[in-house]
Amino acid sequence: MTASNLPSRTRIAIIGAGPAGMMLGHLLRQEGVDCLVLERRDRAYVEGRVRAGVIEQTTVEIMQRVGLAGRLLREGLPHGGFSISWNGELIHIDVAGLTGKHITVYGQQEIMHDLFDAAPARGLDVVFGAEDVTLHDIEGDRPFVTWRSGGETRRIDCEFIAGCDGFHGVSRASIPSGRLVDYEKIYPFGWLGVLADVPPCAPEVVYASHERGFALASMRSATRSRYYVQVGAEDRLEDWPDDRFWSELAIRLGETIAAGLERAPAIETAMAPLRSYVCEPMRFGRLLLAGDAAHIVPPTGAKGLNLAASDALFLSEALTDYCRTGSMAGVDGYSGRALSRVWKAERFSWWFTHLTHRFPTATPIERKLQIAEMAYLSRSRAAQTALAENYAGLPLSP
Ligand code: RFL
Ligand code: PHB
Repeated sequence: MTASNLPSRTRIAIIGAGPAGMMLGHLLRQEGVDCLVLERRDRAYVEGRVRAGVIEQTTVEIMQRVGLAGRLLREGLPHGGFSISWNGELIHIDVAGLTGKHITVYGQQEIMHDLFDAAPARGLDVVFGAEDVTLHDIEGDRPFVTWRSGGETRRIDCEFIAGCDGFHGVSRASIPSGRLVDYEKIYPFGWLGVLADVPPCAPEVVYASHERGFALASMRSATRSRYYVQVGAEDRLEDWPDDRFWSELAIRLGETIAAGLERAPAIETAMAPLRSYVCEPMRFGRLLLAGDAAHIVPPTGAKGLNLAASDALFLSEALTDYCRTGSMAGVDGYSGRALSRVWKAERFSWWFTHLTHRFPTATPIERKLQIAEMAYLSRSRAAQTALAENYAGLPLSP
């Protein structure tokens, strides 16, 4: 949209055009609610970020609700389970058999492509390249947002601001210190991820827990693989030349899985730190937070994008109700409703990370307990069911 036809007011100003902001925008437009999305970067940047790959059924349903699940259902890979490689043993978690649900492997890049492509036809305006986005009067009744585009300062008045601008965004940072409670855990390691044009080494996702550290084999299609290895928190990309990455990955995945591993130059390589984080509540006055702006999970449980989607759904319901009836009940209940699902996903991602990673800080007894937990999981249908239920995604209602 060009600067000349920008409205001067909208009902909901959405900061950030990641999964949370774009899903919220589509859900609101579906209900006829006026909104505007302000994104700092350009479309190619947001769409180009290689991130999530595992999509819960609840997220598929949210895409269906906005009529954008066509390609996801056609091209996404439905998976009935996944495996954990441990000490040369493969523990298969039969998600479909244990829960009746399945997950879909479909890249975040593809989801973003579908959300962006459909935006103009749905009347969802996205301003890319919005610099210096600033939130004003979030504690009052007449909030507004200013930003700079093409050297000019712009302003939009609104009734609510949805802060969907990720962990490092401006929204949460606009809340005066001491007004929210933060809960945070930073893990003493990170993940190095590689995307490569080779067929996946296994038909389903494999999580490997090895003496030398964690590894993960995932995919994007029949010809594109996504692999990760646990690395030191201080490691840099230069510490991990291609050969080191592929050799380490093969060792950690174990012989059976590594037998199918094909090496190729990386199309993309990235390091990510691991963190668990929640801020409470997810609201301050007329600012409502959603997605990574309010919480972070370590990627082990594959929950980040799925939580961004469920936040967007809860928030769209609250804001639609307000816009239609003037009732604040949904807005007042939003944070509690979202946090109830968020904390369960935080617990699961934390637990799965502890189960599968090598902690340089672990004491001998902690290591023994970790081994005992994996041994228990490998034989107990009850433990596997609990894992499968969380992995497939908990219900939207508590
Ligand atoms: P995002 O995706 O960070 O989007 C925020 C957007 O806000 C913009 N922005 C601003 N705009 C205007 N003004 C400002 N001042 C702004 N500051 C920032 C940014 O440019 C950006 O476009 O947050 P959102 O929408 O909450 O979505 C969260 C998800 O992206 C994230 O949780 C997932 O990627 C996490 N994740 C996974 N989630 C899953 O559900 N399944 C997975 O399999 C999965 N795998 C992963 C992952 C994340 C990973 N990394 C790199 C952290 C694997 C990895 C390696
Ligand atoms: C991915 O495919 O990128 C992926 C899969 C599972 C995870 C995290 C990331 O837990």
